[in-house]
Amino acid sequence: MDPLPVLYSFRRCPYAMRARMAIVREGFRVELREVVLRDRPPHMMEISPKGTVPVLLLPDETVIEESLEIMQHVLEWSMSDEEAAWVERNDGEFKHHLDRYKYPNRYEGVKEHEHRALAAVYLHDLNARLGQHPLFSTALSDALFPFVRQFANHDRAWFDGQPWPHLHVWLKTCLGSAAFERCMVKVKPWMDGQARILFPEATGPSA
Ligand SMILES: N[C@@H](CCC(=O)N[C@@H](CS)C(=O)NCC(=O)O)C(=O)O
Repeated sequence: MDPLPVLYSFRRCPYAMRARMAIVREGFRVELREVVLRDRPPHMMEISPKGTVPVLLLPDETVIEESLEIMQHVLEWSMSDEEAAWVERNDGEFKHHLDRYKYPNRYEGVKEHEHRALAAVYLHDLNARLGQHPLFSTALSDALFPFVRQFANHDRAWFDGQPWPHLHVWLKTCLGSAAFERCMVKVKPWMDGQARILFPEATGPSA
């Protein structure tokens, strides 16, 4: 058997989703290991003690344990200053408010509507940017949309009711793509010794 990179992943994690999107786009093949976060595999913890997914282990034993670095490695993507600024806003400001909007009980003194309004500042700007040309790269789009998807799914009626036409079309296009369908393949949690699961299922880049 050819040695393949190994990806420790969690299907619903937005960070893991962006890494899998890059893999699908590029037709890069990995062995997919689905992780249960409350029972992380010892091998994953050994190679990446910080314990977050995704983690990519290359055949030369290099470990890449940040989702953006996985994207950059797979896509040979060097981010422009504008791309880096969007990613920073997404992973910082937006993720902060998204977590408090989705899980207000996990944080002290949090009012979910305040965090929805603060997250909406970013979404408002994203909508405006998506209305401009040139549009942003597929790589940047894939880095951002899994987080916007989470936000939208929390209260779909509210999200759909906002005056964000470009954002709505963009998200719908991302979620309706063949690449996303392949990215979201369902597999059972990985167990040591099981037959390897190749990802993506069929070879070749996806639009
Ligand atoms: N900065 C990391 C963040 C990854 C992350 O936080 N992943 C979450 C799942 S969505 C995780 O593994 N959390 C660990 C836990 O919940 O114990 C990256 O970009 O890869």
